[in-house]
Amino acid sequence: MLKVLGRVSSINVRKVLWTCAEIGLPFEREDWGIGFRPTRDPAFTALNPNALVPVAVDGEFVLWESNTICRWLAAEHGRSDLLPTAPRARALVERWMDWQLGDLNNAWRYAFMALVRQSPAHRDPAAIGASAAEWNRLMVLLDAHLRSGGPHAVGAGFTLADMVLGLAVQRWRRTPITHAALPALDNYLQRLQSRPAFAATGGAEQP
Ligand SMILES: N[C@@H](CCC(=O)N[C@@H](CS)C(=O)NCC(=O)O)C(=O)O
Repeated sequence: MLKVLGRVSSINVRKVLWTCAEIGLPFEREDWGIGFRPTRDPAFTALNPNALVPVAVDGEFVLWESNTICRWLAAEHGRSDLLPTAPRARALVERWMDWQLGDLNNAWRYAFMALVRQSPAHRDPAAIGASAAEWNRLMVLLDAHLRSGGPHAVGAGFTLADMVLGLAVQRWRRTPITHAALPALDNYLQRLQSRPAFAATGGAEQP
């Protein structure tokens, strides 16, 4: 059976859990990471030298990088609805996944670490403000995109892009910054949270 290594408080672990649930794939999860077994443990770094969660283990096959794991699972299980096989349709899904893992992740990091994780290393008010402003700017961009198309990130159908973006929008909503008023984004989040498979992520209370 597929094993997912990582704590459920990690947004990157939750993407993988949600993808498994959408596919209907049974899995076991082991708690690794902050608050649990340390990822610096040699047993873990043998699987992922970055010492980061999630890691997926399927027999001899070991894979790290959350978005790559989601793509592999969809492809492995023939879920071309979640990740299309046609190059252009697939690229439109992957674009939003890359945007989340690169631009959006970098934008929120400082504010999230300061305001939710209460990290002593993230105490600079100017840096918190700059991070929150950039986070809002990207959320405005996503809101405009949804208003011009939708109801999902890539048109009509639910895809992997919606899982990585949905968890990111939830994080934005649950982080105590001043939020831009973005009703299209709020509707999008509610729609995603109402999917039965969303429960696999630990629910809407996770930041
Ligand atoms: N690019 C990696 C980032 C993974 C990452 O940053 N994981 C964090 C949690 S979200 C982590 O492992 N933190 C250390 C820990 O929990 O010990 C991915 O998407 O899988």
